[in-house]
Amino acid sequence: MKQLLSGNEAMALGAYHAGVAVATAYPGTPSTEILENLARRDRIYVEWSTNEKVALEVAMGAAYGGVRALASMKHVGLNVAADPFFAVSTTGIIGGLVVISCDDPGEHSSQGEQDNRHLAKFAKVPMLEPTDSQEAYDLMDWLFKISEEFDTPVLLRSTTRISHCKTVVDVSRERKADLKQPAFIRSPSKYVMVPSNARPRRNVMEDRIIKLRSYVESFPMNEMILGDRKLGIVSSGVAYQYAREVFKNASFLKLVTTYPIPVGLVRRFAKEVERVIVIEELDPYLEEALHQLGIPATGKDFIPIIGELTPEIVEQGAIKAGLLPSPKPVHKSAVSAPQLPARRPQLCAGCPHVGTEYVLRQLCFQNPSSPGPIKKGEVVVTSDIGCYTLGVYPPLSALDTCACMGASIGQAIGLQKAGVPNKVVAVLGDSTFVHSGITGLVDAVYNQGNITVIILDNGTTAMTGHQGHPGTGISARRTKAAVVKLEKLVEGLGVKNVNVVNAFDLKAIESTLKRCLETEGPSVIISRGPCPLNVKAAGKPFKVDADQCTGCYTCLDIGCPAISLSDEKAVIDAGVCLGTACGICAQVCPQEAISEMGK
Ligand SMILES: Cc1ncc(C[n+]2csc(CCOP(=O)(O)OP(=O)(O)O)c2C)c(N)n1
Repeated sequence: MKQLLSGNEAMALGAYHAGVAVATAYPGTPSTEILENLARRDRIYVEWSTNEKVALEVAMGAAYGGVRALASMKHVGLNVAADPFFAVSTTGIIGGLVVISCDDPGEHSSQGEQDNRHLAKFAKVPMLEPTDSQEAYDLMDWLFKISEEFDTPVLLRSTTRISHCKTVVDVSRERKADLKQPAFIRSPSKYVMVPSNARPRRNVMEDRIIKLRSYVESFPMNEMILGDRKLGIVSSGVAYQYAREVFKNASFLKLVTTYPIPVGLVRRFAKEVERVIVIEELDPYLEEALHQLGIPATGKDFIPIIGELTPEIVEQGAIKAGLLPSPKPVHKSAVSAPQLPARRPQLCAGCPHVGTEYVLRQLCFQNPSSPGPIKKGEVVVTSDIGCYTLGVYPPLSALDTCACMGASIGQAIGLQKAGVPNKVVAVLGDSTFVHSGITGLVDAVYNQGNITVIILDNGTTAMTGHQGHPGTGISARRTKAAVVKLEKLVEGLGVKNVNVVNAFDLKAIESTLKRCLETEGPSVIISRGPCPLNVKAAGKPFKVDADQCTGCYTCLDIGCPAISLSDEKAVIDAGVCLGTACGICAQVCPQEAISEMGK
């Protein structure tokens, strides 16, 4: 049966057909749909885990229990899960364990760009990379088999284009009726990594890589395609598709097993062709591997090391390097993008984060858009990652930092302990708080950080598409789940000054924040209001009384997409406005010109 599937859909279906019994993930683009697709299936346990580290630990436990398990995450998620990733490489497993890392070249939706192929080599975990959805589907069965045969976790590395592009997949398998029975086999020398047990496991790991090196030599999805022998191109992943498109007649070596690479096959290919080049996205990972073999390959001298590749970029590089004869581009994108006006990302109409960020800007910044030394009386606002990070843009301009998930609280403590004379506020979302904010807050309690933490609780993981998390009471299957109450959790951690405010009540936010900034020791404000995309019925929309509006534009300072200008007066788009469910514009208007429609 043929189906049009994205890479993520294909991975999910492939894993399901391969008999995966436990699947875990923490959401993150471009990986999220893998678990979302698995959550639609029966006879499988799925969960949104608290974070990627927990996701991998749960999957690792399941694989210790003898069943097939999978943990999926975005590239930076594997940084969070690096500790168990290295640990499970040491212990091995019994059931198959597949880890999926979806990298994001070009940082379409990420705080950083990194090439996770290095992490496979670093952790000594075999890695395979599909070049389309068919391979993504087919590979899943192989990955579990490799994992079980070699007693190792296996990394499937995808990238945004592989994960999100749809190609035709011949769905050849079905889920087996007789899945492996869970059973834990006691083996302290394998699973209890005290130094005396861990040292012998190092030998096991090295032996395993030696065996894998010979296994990958005959792996059927690696492919040598001999065309014109003047140019031989080594490639993997989506870059392989671009290279095939641009170099019509060259010879190709497509590598699906990219750690370890099939050394013999690569050497044979290099002998078949006059010149070897490597076309790969991000780092010269394969190119350096070829150099180590003494093969004088080139690639990164004409293919960029930064950002996502496209067929055009590969073609331009090849022309520049004299590999393609014509200086005229031979490849043209089928669809050229229309020239649209630039638009900054912004928070939605009715977003509960707006009010808190507006108050923060008013209270904390004297001149929000001027970089430079911070003034006396201003407050440093460390931020985290979520929809609220968009508050860095004007008109809100309310944030000073954003590095990686959970960092806001630690950064705030660091700034304060370093002796920066200004007050420091840390801002993070509810999902981010549970993901990796809790330990930072424990640090603030333990070390008496004189900081205020604002948890923007919109009851969901909004930025990645509304997944549940432990604070929401919604499971990965969107059924009812247990709720971890954030205020109870925060109190339990030892914070004495805990405040819950209505995220749409500007006065309450302001007075609470002022109070917290004046008190010693850590304080927490939970600013609570639902994500507008979860609000079933919007309230009555608001309107502007044109006679009362003086055109002062104060309402534009909240950056609500429902408000615009007409004849120098504010107007509200009633179709976009969330109305009485929000009402922030009415609170900021100094002329009291904004009110509920019909009043
Ligand atoms: C390590 C890591 N994992 C996952 C992500 C993807 N991601 C970005 S923000 C975010 C959470 C957003 O939820 P929340 O903190 O509740 O804020 P909201 O978007 O709801 O405002 C996630 C999962 C990431 N950037 N880094």
